[in-house]
Amino acid sequence: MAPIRSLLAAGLLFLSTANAHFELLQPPSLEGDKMNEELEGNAPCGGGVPDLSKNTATDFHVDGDSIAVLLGHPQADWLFRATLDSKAAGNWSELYPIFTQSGRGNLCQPTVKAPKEWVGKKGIIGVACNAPDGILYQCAAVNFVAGASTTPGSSCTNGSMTANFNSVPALAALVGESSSTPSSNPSSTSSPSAAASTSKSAAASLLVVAGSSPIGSLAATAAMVLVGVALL
Ligand SMILES: *[C@@H]1O[C@H](CO)[C@@H](O)[C@H](O)[C@H]1NC(C)=O
Ligand SMILES: *[C@@H]1O[C@H](CO)[C@@H](O)[C@H](O)[C@H]1NC(C)=O
Ligand SMILES: [Cu+2]
Repeated sequence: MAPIRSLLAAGLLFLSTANAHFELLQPPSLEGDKMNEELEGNAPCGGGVPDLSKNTATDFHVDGDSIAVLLGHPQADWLFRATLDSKAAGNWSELYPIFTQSGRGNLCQPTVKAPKEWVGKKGIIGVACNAPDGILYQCAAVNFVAGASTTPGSSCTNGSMTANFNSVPALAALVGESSSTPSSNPSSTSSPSAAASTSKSAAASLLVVAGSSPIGSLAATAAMVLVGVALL
């Protein structure tokens, strides 16, 4: 039994090192530089504690401002949402249509808008990431201000990735009941292939990661077996 156990242990070790989630770079995350990835699966803000009476807020322009993220997975779906609720307990509004990022690394959307009625109010911006290991969360406290941002900030960059609007029911469910999937894409760059099954592509990403493992085919096989077990 020992060889099997150590094989499984190697697989687990491999899976945990491959378990890079995501970072919210802009606006500054509630957790700052001390993000606890282990807590990132906790709704609504991962390890961040939303409380507008205590959180440090940065300005967010309602006519267009930046949300910048760093994705550690080869593929994931994004929801950018916000609420005026002091503890982020509910009443989330979608700020940007749900989309899928393909390719690890930086993504910044510099023209995210918020309702004009929110000018002068404080709120919480929430980013939810539908990743192969579940939905992950980060938040930022902001002051909604008038106008559009003219300075995207140094973290507002795109890596070599592609983004396509997509309909992702698990994320759409995280915004207020009045929310609906976007009836039309604001950009025509969306490709029909974006509609490919999310769970299928998630499994494929894991297999690609396992296949490129430097640990060797045994550990990779153990990882795949574990993934298979997890999917049952
Ligand atoms: C959501 O907004 C409604 C209407 O303003 C309010 O009555 C309700 O208490 C809010 N719920 C939360 C969780 O903030
Ligand atoms: C990054 O890519 C997205 C999707 O193509 C695009 O909408 C956005 O404007 C780009 N961001 C920057 C900073 O160029
Ligand atoms: Cu992850």
